[in-house]
Amino acid sequence: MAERQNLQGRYGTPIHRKRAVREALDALQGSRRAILTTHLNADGDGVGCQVALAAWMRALGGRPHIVNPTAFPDLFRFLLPEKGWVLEASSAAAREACAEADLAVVLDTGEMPRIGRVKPMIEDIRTVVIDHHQPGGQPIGGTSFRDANACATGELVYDLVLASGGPWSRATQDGIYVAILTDTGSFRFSNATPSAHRIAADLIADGVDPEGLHRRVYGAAPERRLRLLAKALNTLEVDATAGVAWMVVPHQLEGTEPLAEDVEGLVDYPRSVEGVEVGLLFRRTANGGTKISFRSTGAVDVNALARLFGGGGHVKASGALVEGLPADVISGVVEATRRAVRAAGGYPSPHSSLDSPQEKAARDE
Ligand SMILES: [Mn+2]
Repeated sequence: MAERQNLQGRYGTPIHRKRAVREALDALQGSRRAILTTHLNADGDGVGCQVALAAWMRALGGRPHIVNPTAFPDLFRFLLPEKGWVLEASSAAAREACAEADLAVVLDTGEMPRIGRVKPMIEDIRTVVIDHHQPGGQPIGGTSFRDANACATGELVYDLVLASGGPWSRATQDGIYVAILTDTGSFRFSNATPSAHRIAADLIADGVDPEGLHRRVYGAAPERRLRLLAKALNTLEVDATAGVAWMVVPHQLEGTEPLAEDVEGLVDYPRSVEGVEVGLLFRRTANGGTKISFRSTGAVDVNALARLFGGGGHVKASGALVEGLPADVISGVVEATRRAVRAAGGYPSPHSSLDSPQEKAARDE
């Protein structure tokens, strides 16, 4: 790793976070056998943080394992220096690791229902929660290192490793980079803050390969993902006057359930329609319910909207799980969304496009 001689312009942990960093660090550094977990249908932030922390804890002499409520996504397996770091939650090895664990680290969620079947496996273990979501109604206890201002949980993991002085292995650096890359939508959402860019810049200066990682994450889609996208786009409905658009994930594609990693990002398509303030994606779950994803341009607080349906998340990106098949819930959710757009100041709002007129003109050239 390059030596850090020029500190000017580099990322620094915000002052208000330093105490929480210290408390979390104390717990993590004392651990030898940690269980690292994240939310159902792990994303790049959740697993990027897991790999980053696991590599760092192993370099410090620990033997942490990754145990998730749903499968570790194939898309992100390339981040793992050793496949054996991940234990399947229903395996004897995972049960044994949990029985022997001295710490549980919950990443990228702080809510009990979001860790699914891992909850009973870690409930007797001392816990650290590291998360950047708004707190919800069923918080996981223990040491809390949470900041909704962080661009990704990866930013908070960066704070921890930074405060400990490393070691900065390739796996730790790549994991944090992928966490921030994916949670900021490739540095294009409003959470692509100066901190997100500074951390990315520091990681690149230290040897992270942005082109290579971007290609691994976004440039190697299996054919089935594009076939799923094609079928999902066929379901697109746009209510231009209300500023709402929605899609349904086809629940069967050649007889198999679509993978969470293939569904990831689909909700951006209804949101991307001109004049649309809120994009919705409906997906049937295995137990016959519906997962709803909400994406907003920012005019509508979709965290508040998702809460109407027992969910939550961020102001611009949230989700909810409801009972009933998509066909039965769509009209009610769309109607609530229309009302939320109206309440937020009518439609179309001045924010109806991501681009300013100048940006749009520049792009159209
Ligand atoms: Mn996240």
